[in-house]
Amino acid sequence: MTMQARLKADPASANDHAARIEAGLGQAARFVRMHSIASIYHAGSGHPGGALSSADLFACLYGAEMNVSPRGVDDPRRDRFVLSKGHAAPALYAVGAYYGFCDAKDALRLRKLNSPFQGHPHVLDLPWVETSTGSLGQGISVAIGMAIGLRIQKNPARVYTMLGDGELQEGQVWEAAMAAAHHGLGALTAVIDYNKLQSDNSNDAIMRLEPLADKWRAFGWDVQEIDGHDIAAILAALRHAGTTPQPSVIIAHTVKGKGVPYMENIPLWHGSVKFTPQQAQEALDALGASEAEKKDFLDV
Ligand SMILES: Cc1ncc(C[n+]2csc(CCOP(=O)(O)OP(=O)(O)O)c2C)c(N)n1
Ligand SMILES: [Mg+2]
Repeated sequence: MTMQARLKADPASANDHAARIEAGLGQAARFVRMHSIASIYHAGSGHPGGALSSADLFACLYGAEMNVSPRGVDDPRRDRFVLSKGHAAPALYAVGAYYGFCDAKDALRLRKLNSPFQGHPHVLDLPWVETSTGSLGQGISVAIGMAIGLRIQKNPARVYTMLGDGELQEGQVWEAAMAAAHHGLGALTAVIDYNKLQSDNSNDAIMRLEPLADKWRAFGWDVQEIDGHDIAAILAALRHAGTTPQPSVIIAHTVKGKGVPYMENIPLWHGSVKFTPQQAQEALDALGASEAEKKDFLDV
């Protein structure tokens, strides 16, 4: 019996296999959180809250779902990813480092002069970044353009984009939502990092989003709502999103600053923050960093 056949025949080993994949993605997410903290610490500025809330989503996209590889950055059939919430660049660089798209030490040079790892992703700086983002609301429109272009070329690649929840207050997002449904872009998956906070307050206090799922449904999208820190749920939602004739949105409920108790749900940790050495240490400790990992990340 081949290994594949054995896995199919034995539900216990299939479960083990799934558990191993989930554990591996959990490790990737942990790396994304630690690396993001470290790069922002070394930069002396940046956006940690939304990097930490999206770490599990990044791990599942790059570690399991998307057809992308460091050797295939020019492959026309690669899947495309657009980080519409461009300020989460530290998490994008971290997941890229974890999966071999860039060097992990290099990627700690966040926001440094002449570094390709700027505060927001730049298409000309890194060959595996598909488009420049940072002006909120625009990434989803770029992703739609990519999906339409791929369809014209009869290219089966998929397009993924990640948005912040505060970002949804941009009017352009809803024009894009309408356009994607109108064009029947089944190849498009939007993931919303629904951490309930924007720059310095809650969405509810600034301009409420609910009923959010109903809004996307009314615009003609396939809608799923999940726990954005549950790896199995993220994987299942991404799998389903690949089967729908209409565009798919995954509303991922998350916690801003997830994994570092002093940051969780505290608007201050959205951005423009400077970690003290003690805070950086404490954050890495909370994420379970070993002494060797702390040395690797902090003593550069
Ligand atoms: C068009 C535009 N307006 C304002 C900003 C400044 N800005 C950067 S992040 C942010 C808040 C975003 O909140 P959210 O989308 O919820 O992001 P997350 O919570 O995931 O960090 C704002 C207003 C921007 N980058 N682009
Ligand atoms: Mg938010």
